[in-house]
Amino acid sequence: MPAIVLVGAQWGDEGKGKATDLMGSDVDYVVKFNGGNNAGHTVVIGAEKYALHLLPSGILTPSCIPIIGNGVVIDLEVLFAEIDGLEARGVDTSRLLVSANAHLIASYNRTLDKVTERFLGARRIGTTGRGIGPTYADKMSRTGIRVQDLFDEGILRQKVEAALAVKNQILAKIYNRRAVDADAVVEELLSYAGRLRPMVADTSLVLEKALDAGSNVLLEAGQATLLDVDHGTYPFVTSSSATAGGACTGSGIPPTRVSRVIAVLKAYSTRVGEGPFPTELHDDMGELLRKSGAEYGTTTGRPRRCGWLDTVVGRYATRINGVTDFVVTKLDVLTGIERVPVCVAYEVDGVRHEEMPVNQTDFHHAVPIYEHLDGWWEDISGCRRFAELPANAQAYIERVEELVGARVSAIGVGPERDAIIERH
Ligand code: 2SA
Ligand code: GDP
Ligand code: MG
Repeated sequence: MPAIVLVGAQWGDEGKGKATDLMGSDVDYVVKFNGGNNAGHTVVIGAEKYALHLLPSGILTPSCIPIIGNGVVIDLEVLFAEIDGLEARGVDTSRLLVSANAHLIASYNRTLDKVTERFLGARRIGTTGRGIGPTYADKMSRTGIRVQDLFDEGILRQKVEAALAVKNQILAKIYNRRAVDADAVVEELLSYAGRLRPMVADTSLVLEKALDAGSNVLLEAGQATLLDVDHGTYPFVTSSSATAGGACTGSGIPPTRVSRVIAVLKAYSTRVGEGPFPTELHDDMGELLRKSGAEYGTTTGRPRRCGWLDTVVGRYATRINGVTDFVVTKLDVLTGIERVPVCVAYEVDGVRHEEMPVNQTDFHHAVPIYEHLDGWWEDISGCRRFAELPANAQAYIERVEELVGARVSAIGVGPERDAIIERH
């Protein structure tokens, strides 16, 4: 059986957690392949609301094996706090597997993330401050610490010392901070080794065997297409590969195994942190979307910037990820808006752009060109079939399909697990 990839089409927080959970009983393995505890995926099951950061959404489905892939960066303190939190609520987390090749977020990388942002001032990225960027930087500059290093104290010490040889200079000379003690870092990391060991596996091999045996594997992205380090609005991006290509490198599954790429697209747009956002609303309408969509960061609580749907971004997501179908979420939030603007192209210095400008400066200057679609007033949160939606809500979805160039296979009409319309 093939693997399915699930990505965010915009700037994150599209509702990937819910979309993954929706597929829960149909999939045997859910793999988180990028990012770390910068992610925040919310899943609402009955009266219970779960905010997942490091754990794959599949952890909430008892029949599913959740995997933290090699492309993830792990803060062990956060991992065990999250596991303990779920266990205290009766969720069995014992099936979790963690890649031996995943990288660890050391305390000095959390410090560096925060001080760098402060140092950048107005030029900051608006990171979540979780140490994500510096940890991926270490991975690329080959001074990272991996899960498997926890089980060889000598190697671990060598690696921490090598990383700190440079970092302590930076901390002292640029940021005027005290040097970090290598022994203390090693001791802290080793304190988690015993508890982590039973979860550690060659997860690429586990997945290959599972696929050979006919299991369904879902590869779940953190963040989203426009936050991808290669394809996003660089430098206002996260530091990992959040697009479909990253699903293969971040899990060890080859592209030939992937048969479907689902992208989750919010019916409007949001973004947290700095960076360009052509359809952003700075008026009461933006505030209304924030309130009715409950648009506050799942990890940091930051208010999310809100704006209209941008189908130039949607088309770009289709291209970069090879999207086979979209899950459109939060259609219910658009209820009660007389004419709903949808961005279909940009104007940049008098020139119409149908596609994402490759030049970042052009994207910063992009002025949205809107098409206005008729809205609807009926409460749609109880709809479970496409035909039950008001005609204008159906027309909205059909126009979005045309503009983004792929089918919409499911539509979210509320935060709850069952508030979804599936189209077959
Ligand atoms: P980082 O911390 O280095 O990954 O930040 C770099 C940029 O990536 C953005 N980013 C996110 N954007 C949306 N949602 C994210 N997860 C949380 C959520 C965010 C929160 O689900 O709500 O709680 O604030 C997420 N993670 C990273 C970030 O805003 C920077 O623009
Ligand atoms: P993720 O990072 O992509 O998993 O998304 P988040 O969990 O950070 O943010 C999405 C928010 O939208 C969560 O609070 C979800 O409970 C909520 N949500 C998901 N789908 C829907 C929907 O169709 N309608 C409404 N109103 N809320 C939804
Ligand atoms: Mg989120």
